[in-house]
Amino acid sequence: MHTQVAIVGGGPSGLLLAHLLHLNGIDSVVLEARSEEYVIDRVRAGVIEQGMVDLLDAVGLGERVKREGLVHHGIHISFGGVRHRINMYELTGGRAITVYGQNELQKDLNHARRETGRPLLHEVEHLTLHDFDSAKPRVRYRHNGAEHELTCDFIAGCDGFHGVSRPAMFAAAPEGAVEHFERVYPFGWLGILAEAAPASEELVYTWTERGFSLFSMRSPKITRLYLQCEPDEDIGKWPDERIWDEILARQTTREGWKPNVGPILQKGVTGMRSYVVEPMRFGRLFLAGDAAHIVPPTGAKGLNLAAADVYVLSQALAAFYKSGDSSGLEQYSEKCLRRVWKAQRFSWWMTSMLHIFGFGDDTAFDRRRQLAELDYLTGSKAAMTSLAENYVGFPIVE
Ligand code: RFL
Ligand code: PHB
Repeated sequence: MHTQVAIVGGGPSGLLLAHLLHLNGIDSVVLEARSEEYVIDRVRAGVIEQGMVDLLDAVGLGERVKREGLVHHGIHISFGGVRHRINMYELTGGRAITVYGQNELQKDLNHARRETGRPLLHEVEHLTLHDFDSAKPRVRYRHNGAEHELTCDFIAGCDGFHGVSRPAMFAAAPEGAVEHFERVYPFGWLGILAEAAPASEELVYTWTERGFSLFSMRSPKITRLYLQCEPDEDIGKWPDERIWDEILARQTTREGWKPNVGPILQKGVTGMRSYVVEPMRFGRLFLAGDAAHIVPPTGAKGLNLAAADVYVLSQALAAFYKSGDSSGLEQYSEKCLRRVWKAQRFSWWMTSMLHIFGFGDDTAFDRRRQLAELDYLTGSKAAMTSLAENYVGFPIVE
């Protein structure tokens, strides 16, 4: 079997890329390790930047996100028991974010792929990448009990942080040709989905001495909440009652605002990490999305970076197939990394400002410093503008 672009991974990066290539008349095969239900149901992102909504709309995928997504013009930053609203819409000349579950987006992307009639295989096993340093890359995998080999012009590694593409790139590249940059944080997030109407129309990021907490939502009936916890927190030690006690202890404001309580539908713990691989390309293998970089979720950037990567890649491939122009492919990594590092900086900054890095006396200075920073942020138009501009994100289609 032969295709133009073999896409490893059928998450948001892989399927959005597949769609963008399809619109440019480029053929692809999407190979996904998990079942369709698993990919749709797993708990993930919620915040979509203005630029990503604009992109989805421009490529015919915006109908449901525009109808069902919750458009937010601001966010709240809470500390000392007081919430401070940052009006992002006003500060950025009318830009906003949209809260739309990644699960919903995944459904839209799967649907769009099916409509094209082009191949999307689920539950592929033992996938390996070969010869991507030559003009004839190959992908081998097992599907429905049989071994397959797919030859292609390019491989797009869209298989997330734990995929096989990035390790394959490191293994094939000469010593030192591919580098990575990493920061692991000494905490994680315990996240829950609750059947409760959101008590605030907008997100609330809360700093407390007990640790960070985030109020978010998925729909007018579902609240999404997070608590800073140990990186290897045992979820078994968190019965529902303890979770609610801790959320309310951290989020209740002096004037009495607090999240609504309801049955917990899902709970889980995520680690926090910043990671970038450079370059994002080796030979004919291109990494995109979480396969190339991870941000801590505090800035809500991961999904948006994935969309920006695959947009750049689709444009570069379109130019290559149209006129043989490979300059876009040459510039892919550099172009993506400029945005990636800005998002890394922003996510690191939000994370550093809002989380408690240690509870002992030796960290008392840092907590005072954080409070001063939060006080400055919420009192200065310049500081709020900087947050707003980064949070709503930079345009993807220029
Ligand atoms: P994904 O979503 O991990 O998809 C990769 C796909 O590749 C498959 N795969 C393989 N397929 C074939 N062969 C193999 N060997 C394979 N190995 C893996 C996997 O099964 C999977 O289907 O990466 P992608 O597509 O790059 O998308 C990235 C986003 O999912 C991620 O950045 C966001 O979810 C991050 N994120 C957030 N991003 C935002 O923009 N806004 C948010 O509000 C936000 N909140 C979050 C988040 C991520 C979270 N977690 C759980 C990591 C909140 C959380 C809690
Ligand atoms: C979410 O709704 O899951 C969410 C929102 C904002 C973040 C991270 C996650 O910064």
